[in-house]
Formats: sequence, structure tokens, C-alpha cells
Amino acid sequence: MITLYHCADARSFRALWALEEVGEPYELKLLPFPPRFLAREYLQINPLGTIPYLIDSETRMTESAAICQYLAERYAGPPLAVTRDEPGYGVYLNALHMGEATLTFPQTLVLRYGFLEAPEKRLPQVASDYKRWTLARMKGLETMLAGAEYSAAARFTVADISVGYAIMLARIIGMKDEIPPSLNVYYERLSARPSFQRAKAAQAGGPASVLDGILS
Ligand SMILES: N[C@@H](CCC(=O)N[C@@H](CS)C(=O)NCC(=O)O)C(=O)O
Repeated sequence: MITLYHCADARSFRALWALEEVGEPYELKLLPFPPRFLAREYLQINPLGTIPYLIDSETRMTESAAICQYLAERYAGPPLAVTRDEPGYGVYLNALHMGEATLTFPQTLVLRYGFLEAPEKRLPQVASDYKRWTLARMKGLETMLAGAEYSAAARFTVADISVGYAIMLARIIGMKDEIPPSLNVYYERLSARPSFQRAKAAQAGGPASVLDGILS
């Protein structure tokens, strides 16, 4: 049985959503955020202290986009994954990694220096610079999508989970009205999927998320 360590609405949501898409049974371990401080024993399991952490037999994984790729390729295949023989393969991998590396990473600086640090340690300049950075990348995403329903191969894949989570986080931290409207339409299409709804339901009732307090 697959085990996933998760904090509500954090990047591990990608893994939870992907698990719901593939339909493989799993055990969900809900942690308070940040587990490094609020669940110290978790460091014995994942020395990085970060979530997600996925265990599947001998396999241990800590990167949300890689977990999506792993679950799709190991347990589902097409249509959820794009195979290397398909024309959309490169675009698929690009979107899968872009969701985390380009679209989510700058948001963590907005989150940390705009919301999570104690007020005296906040850095408004960093928060506003990385907010602008994020919005510029979101504009680039809009151009890349060019009105398509999905990010690759003209169908829903785990690349959409990766990119969709980045938009979900942007909306949580107050950028909903600043990101291009077409990205909100794209996100609403993704989040209407039963798998997304099941993932949200699965995390309900766990420890409160640090993101709860900053919902805009
Ligand atoms: N690149 C990794 C980042 C993992 C990560 O940093 N997760 C954050 C939550 S969104 C975390 O665990 N932060 C808590 C900490 O650093 O103590 C991924 O995509 O999964």
C-alpha cells in the first residue's frame, strides 16, 4: 500500500490529487505545517522534513512533480501520462516541471516573507518582487497555453496537476484577480474533476494548515 505524508493544501496536494486520479489505494498521513517544527518525529522518516513524502515498497520520494510522473507512469500510463513516442512528450515534461520549478518556487518567497515569518522578520520588498516574478511567469504560461484546455497532448495529464497546483497556491495567497483570467478558467476546469474534489475531501479534518489563515 502506498503511503503519503501530506499537509493540507501544500505541494503534497499534487501527490494526493495524482493518487486520486490513478485510483491506487493509499494511506494518507496528515501532518501539521511545518512538520519540521510541529511534528519533530517526522524527521526520522524524512530527513528533509518537507512534504510530500511518498513510500511505495522500496521507493521513497520527496519531489511533488516527480511523484506525479511516477504514479502516472507506474500505475496509469496514457491518458494520464504522455509516452515518449507521442508528439506531446516534450511539452508534457516541460509543463510537469515548470509547475514546480518556475511557477511555484517564487511563490514560496511571497508566502514566507509576506505571510509566514514573524512580522519583524518579514521582507516586504522580497515578497513584492517575487509576486511580480510569479505574475510575469503566469503571463508566460498563458501565452504558452494559448487557450488550450490542457497543458500538453490535448488531454488532462499529470502535467496539469503540477501546473494547476501552482495556480491553486497563487489563488490561496491572494493573486486570483491578478493572474490572467484564462488561467482561472483553466484552473476551474481542472478543479472540477472528481479526483480534485476527492483529494480536498481526503485532507479535510486533519491538522489545520498554515494556509488557512491567509485564504483570500
Ligand atoms: N520541490 C519540492 C518542495 C517540497 C517542499 O519544500 N515542501 C514544503 C511545503 S509546500 C515544505 O515541506 N516546507 C516545510 C519546510 O521546509 O519545513 C516539491 O515539489 O515537493
